[in-house]
Amino acid sequence: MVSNDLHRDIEAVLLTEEQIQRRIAELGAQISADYAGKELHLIGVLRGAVMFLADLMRHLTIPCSCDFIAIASYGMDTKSSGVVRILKDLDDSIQGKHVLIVEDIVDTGLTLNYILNLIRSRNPASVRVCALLDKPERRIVPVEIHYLGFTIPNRFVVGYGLDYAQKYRNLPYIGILRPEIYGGV
Ligand code: PRP
Ligand code: 7HP
Repeated sequence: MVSNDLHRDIEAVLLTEEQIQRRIAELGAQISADYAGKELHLIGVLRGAVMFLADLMRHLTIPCSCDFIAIASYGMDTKSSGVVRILKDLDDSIQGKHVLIVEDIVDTGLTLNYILNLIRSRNPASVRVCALLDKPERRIVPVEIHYLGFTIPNRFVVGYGLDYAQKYRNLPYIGILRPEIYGGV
């Protein structure tokens, strides 16, 4: 059962608020340098990437805009089948734009693979991916991550946008959730 004290449900802090913010500043500087002289269109994948996108954007020194997409799994089997559907499409056209997809975590890669195919079909000038976390042990579909915050072990993590049953997104750090909370091992 999820208790009211969110911190008590955390087995260990994997990444502190300071570590996260320092790395995001580095990513922002790198992205700003790589896109110097260009405009960048950020696409955040709802809902987990909201905090990461908001913090990353504040470290970009180039002109940029943002939009959001939300997708959901089809049926029971989606996480293994890779079949997903769009819950909220982009508001703006991306034709001719330099697009940066912003994700909180790449796990199996199925979500990102679907979004990349969708975005590429809409004729942007370029597409790259920026992900805060990568859990490579779980990968099913290979996906290229151009800008990565941290590689993490195969543990279920929450905080800084990441949830379990829609909770814990508001934790300022990323922590390993106690397995007894979600019935894992
Ligand atoms: C999470 C996360 C990624 C996706 C990664 O989203 O935000 O979008 O899973 O998993 P994958 O690489 O195995 O596809 P989720 O569907 O939990 O929605 P949320 O962002 O609203 O939490
Ligand atoms: C999705 C997801 N959401 C929260 N924590 C994790 O470790 C996750 N992996 N994939």
